[in-house]
Amino acid sequence: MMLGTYRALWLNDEGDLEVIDQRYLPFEKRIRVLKSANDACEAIKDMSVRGAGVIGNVAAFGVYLAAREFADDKQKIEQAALDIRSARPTAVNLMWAVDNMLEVIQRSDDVVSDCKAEAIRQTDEDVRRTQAIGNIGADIIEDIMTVKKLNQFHILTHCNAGWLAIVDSGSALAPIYEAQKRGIDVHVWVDETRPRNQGARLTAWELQDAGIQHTIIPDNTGGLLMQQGKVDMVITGADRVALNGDAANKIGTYLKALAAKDNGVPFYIALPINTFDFECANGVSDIEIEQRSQDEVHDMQGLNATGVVEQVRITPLGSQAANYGFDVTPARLIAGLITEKGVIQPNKDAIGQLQW
Ligand code: RUB
Repeated sequence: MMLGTYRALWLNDEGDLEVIDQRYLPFEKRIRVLKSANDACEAIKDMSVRGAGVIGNVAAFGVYLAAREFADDKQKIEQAALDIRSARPTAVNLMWAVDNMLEVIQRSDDVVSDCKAEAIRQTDEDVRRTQAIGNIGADIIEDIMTVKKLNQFHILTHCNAGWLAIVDSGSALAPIYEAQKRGIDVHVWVDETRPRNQGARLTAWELQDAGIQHTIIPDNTGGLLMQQGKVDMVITGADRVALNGDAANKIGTYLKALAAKDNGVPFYIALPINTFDFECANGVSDIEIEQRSQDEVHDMQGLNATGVVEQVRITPLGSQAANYGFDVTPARLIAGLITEKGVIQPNKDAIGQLQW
């Protein structure tokens, strides 16, 4: 069963989960089949799938795969769910998705079909969320264009928060897709997003596919462009937003927010409500930051002159590297949080009211 045309994941006729293996993009669109909870866990860990929303969806379907595997043994299913829950630490959507699956398991008499239904429900719910985020974000774009009397709109984004990251149209990219639908002349500055280059590889691939004008820039270019008046708005996604409005997103997001503040450029975070962590009072001090292998900094992958994908080392042998996956942008630098429930101010009072 294909869940949608433009999705990063779907169930096949055998009931296995198929995902676009994002490690091979933009050079190859390869599908990876996940048949077990362990497969789902590995795919999240090795970043075959990534992006907070899609990590959550794969986790939910991973619990369904566990239910299929261990049908009569709720304890084994729950253990597999907890393993998936700890596959990556920062994106709160992962914990949210697994916790909802655990609740379903506890009250279910038919875990396989109930888990499948819940995973599909969660994923379909993300589609509705991203559509709403797209509409609300595009309204902001139109407002800024009216105030500044612009004919063309330049947005800077960091990492990938498109349909590869959250079904169906992304968080940060959803307003851009909607702006294109409304006939707005939009151009996107795409941060390459070292070390894994999610911007250069994934966001650029998505935008090219959609026919949206874009320019890939090295990560340190944004400040200059903002000084030169070439950025009208910054939008990124988020992996976890605390009750006080501090937002964790891909490493480098914080520096873009600082440059935006210094240059009077509105800096927005786009996120579905399940990316809020209502238990986390202070994002800067309390959000766990994932540290990944230093090999991701030492090595780069790309097409060689003969068209073959190759991995090469770019740093001196023997040098140490640090690879922090995320940073936290303090609430004071954020103009607003674009959610499916409207634009929320990044503070405890406004965010607290969203709590379900
Ligand atoms: C992904 C990343 C994305 C957010 C977007 O990091 O930082 O900007 O996950 O969130 P990684 P959403 O590539 O390390 O997973 O999924 O809500 O669009």
